[in-house]
Amino acid sequence: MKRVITFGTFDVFHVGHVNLLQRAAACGDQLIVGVSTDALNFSKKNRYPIYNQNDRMRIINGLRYVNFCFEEESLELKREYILRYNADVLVMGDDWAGKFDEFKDICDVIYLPRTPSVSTTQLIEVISSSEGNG
Ligand code: C2G
Repeated sequence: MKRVITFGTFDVFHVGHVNLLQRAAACGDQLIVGVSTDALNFSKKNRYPIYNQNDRMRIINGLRYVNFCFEEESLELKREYILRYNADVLVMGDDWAGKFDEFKDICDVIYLPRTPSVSTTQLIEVISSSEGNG
């Protein structure tokens, strides 16, 4: 049984997130997802996600190739989460390439290519610029 772990905010869930999670699931037998909390996002970006953490967790939990998800409360706890959930593989999008190589002593670390041309930030910009235009 190979367990895969990944982390993310998954705000305004989009096809780039699906692609990442599906390919992460295909790296093993079980996929565990750490969903960053609203407080963690606020501390990092000085703004809250559009979707709150309960809704983001519900969306991730509803995906058939996700076996389990939990709240990621701190970026500094990755090693603890990997050990707590007995993960054999850590998968992240390649915007994080090289950033998690320090965990290669306890699991495989794989960076998957991001889906081009889609991001939560870009979606927020498109939606907010269309408001007020009619
Ligand atoms: N992603 C992707 N393609 C996109 C957009 C996102 O493959 N077009 C991937 C990211 O590389 C990441 C995952 O989807 O692996 C989740 O992306 P975000 O919600 O932006 O998560 P992030 O803020 O990178 O994670 O410990 C990490 C933190 O939880 C933050």
